[in-house]
Amino acid sequence: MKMTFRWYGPKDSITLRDIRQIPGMTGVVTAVYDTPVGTVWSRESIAALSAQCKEAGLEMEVIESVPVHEDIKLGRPTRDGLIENYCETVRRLGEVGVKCICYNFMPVFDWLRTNLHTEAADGSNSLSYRHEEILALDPKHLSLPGWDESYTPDELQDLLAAYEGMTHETLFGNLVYFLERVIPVCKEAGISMAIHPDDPPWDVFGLPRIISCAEDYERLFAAVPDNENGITFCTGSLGAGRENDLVKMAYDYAKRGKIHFAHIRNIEYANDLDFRETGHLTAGGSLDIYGIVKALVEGGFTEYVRPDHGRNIWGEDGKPGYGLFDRALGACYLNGLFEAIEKGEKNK
Ligand code: DNO
Repeated sequence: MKMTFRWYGPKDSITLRDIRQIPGMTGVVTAVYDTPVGTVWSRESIAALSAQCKEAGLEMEVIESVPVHEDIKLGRPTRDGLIENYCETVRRLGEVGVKCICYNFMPVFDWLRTNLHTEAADGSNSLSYRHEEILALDPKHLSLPGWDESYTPDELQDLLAAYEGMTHETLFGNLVYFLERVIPVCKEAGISMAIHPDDPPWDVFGLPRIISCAEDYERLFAAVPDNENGITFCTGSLGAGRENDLVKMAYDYAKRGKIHFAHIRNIEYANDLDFRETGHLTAGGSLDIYGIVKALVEGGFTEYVRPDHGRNIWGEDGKPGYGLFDRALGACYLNGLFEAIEKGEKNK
């Protein structure tokens, strides 16, 4: 396992030096943030980012994300040019030693939460989701916490209209179309693609979501069987789906070499759909983090891990989910679990 930490580039209030001081940290997970979705990342930007990381003593082997343009998800005629741009970015990332690209194929929205500062009894706060609040929203006039508002209300309206009637099958077909063109380039570049699951793992605002459960993964692996077509195993996202057996999935997909990247965090269930993000420990939430790590190790997992979303603690007011302190605690906990379980395995 290689422990990494998400870093939002030079504009992040958390420095590479901060990250380097977390015990056991081998690298950062980052991206070029100044390039519009769909355009090729410049060699200069990639090289500058990679040089900064190296100088700080950290690897830059994982990129999260190279975002997929909506026209690719929609299967519009412009997709071929956009996919070629994506492929060129992949080639350039391969040149500086990137090994894994995390991306998602969720229409319009990435992760969704209804509150970014839900206070816990201990005075910490974290992100939470209440389905009723989502249902009460009009997606055409959105004001969601964390929503990046990269679309104007008119653009959002056009985009949502373009997705009207889009089935899960069509969206999945568009993902396969994309992967069939990108994976051969990844093979040459020495890079694996790691799709991030839907968060939460169900349809929102009537938009189809296709990477939410074991059945979806089987369909994905069958359609594009190459090793480079893998996943980001995100425990918090998948774990929100009460029917997902995370221990079983972790073991099974690790064994098959499909997990290129793991995002590990815990959540606490409120009712059938609602949840609140917690600290990383098993005891803090509803997911069996110990069981999941054990399953990964027993499945032979040796790839990248990052502590996912943390709470705001000790007075920090970090980027939602991405403060320094709680993620650093999470990294230490996860390192401890991995060390104990890996050594236990060896001594068996
Ligand atoms: C949220 C993240 C996601 C993830 C993208 C990958 O905290 O895990 O935004 O980066 O879905 O494309």
